[in-house]
Amino acid sequence: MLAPRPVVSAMTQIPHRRRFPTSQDDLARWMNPMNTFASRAMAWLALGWLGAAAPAQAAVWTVGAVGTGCDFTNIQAAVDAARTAPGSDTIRIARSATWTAQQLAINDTNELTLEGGYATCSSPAPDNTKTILSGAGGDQRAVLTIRGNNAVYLRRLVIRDGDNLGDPGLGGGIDFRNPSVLEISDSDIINNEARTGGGIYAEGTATTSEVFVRDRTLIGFNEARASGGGVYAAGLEFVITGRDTTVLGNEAQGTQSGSGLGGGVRITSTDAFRAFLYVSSDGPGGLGSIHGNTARAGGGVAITVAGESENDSVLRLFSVYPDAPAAISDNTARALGGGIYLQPDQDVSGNSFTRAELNGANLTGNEAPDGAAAFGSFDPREALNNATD
Ligand SMILES: [Ca+2]
Ligand SMILES: [Ca+2]
Repeated sequence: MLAPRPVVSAMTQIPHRRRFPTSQDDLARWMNPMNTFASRAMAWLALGWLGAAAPAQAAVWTVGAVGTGCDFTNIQAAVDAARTAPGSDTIRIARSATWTAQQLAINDTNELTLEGGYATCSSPAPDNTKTILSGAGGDQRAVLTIRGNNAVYLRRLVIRDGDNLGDPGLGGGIDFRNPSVLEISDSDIINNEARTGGGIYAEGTATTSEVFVRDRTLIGFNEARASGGGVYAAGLEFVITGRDTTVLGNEAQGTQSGSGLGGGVRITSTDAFRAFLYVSSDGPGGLGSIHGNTARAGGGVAITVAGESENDSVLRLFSVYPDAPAAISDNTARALGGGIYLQPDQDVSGNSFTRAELNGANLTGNEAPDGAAAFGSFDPREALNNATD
């Protein structure tokens, strides 16, 4: 079941860092990799010209029920085969089997795409029904643990019921620590639990670490015992720009003293890297980008820094869809900052700042005892916690 995948498509999937976009056209240019594709294509052609080994052919592997003609009947086995096979790989996960107790470990050096939406391994094309990967059962782990040094693309998947409640318990649905790119589209990250980062824990291991949440994706109804109900993003760029995409109904409980930051998202720098959270999604039906989440501080978003570092944390909320602006709406904090909570660190041993930049976006309907829309803390006595929980 080998099928070639165009090298061009694999190459154009690689996003690139650009300046902050201020309009839809800008965003298109910002996200459009063709600007640098030409240079990459030239580099590739030059390699070929010089007689270097051509990239290995990309492979498509199928995973599904026993006895139905699939390449694999176990997703981890397919992931391991992709790691061994040179070049990029795509794993199609069919709905012909029930995928529970999933705790998949990805540790590759080439691009890997996991895609659902196939009824069986012989389905010629995907449909609109996602494939469910459930973490219920098995160990207390994330459904997907992503290390290695490779871009990972997730398509048409439901990642749910992850139960990463042990120690350290980072990431219920996805635990991403990798110097490359994770890109998610047409997927749901729902009903996961972790100590930190209920839906997704993403930590930069290089300045190139980046997570893109693209179109039609829901990060919803996840719970963090400590901080980052939907997402905990540390020391990387986390980009939520997809159409009909939202971070909805997540909770950072804060069951221990000082935690409970960021019901939707907690963005924080690390000792090594700055952190950026870009948000422009409209949400389905214009619901808003970050909607109806709950925390102790920062019901929608908490922006914090690594104490004693010089690394800032920045939220950029901006609209690109004229009919549906980006919004942080109807979130609740039990203490501080219903929509947004900011906590810099300024003392003798470090100066790291937090910033929220809103450009044509809405901050509406949020609630908290102090700072219903936003609360900026400059008083260490108010600081809830700088630690990584
Ligand atoms: Ca491979
Ligand atoms: Ca589990």
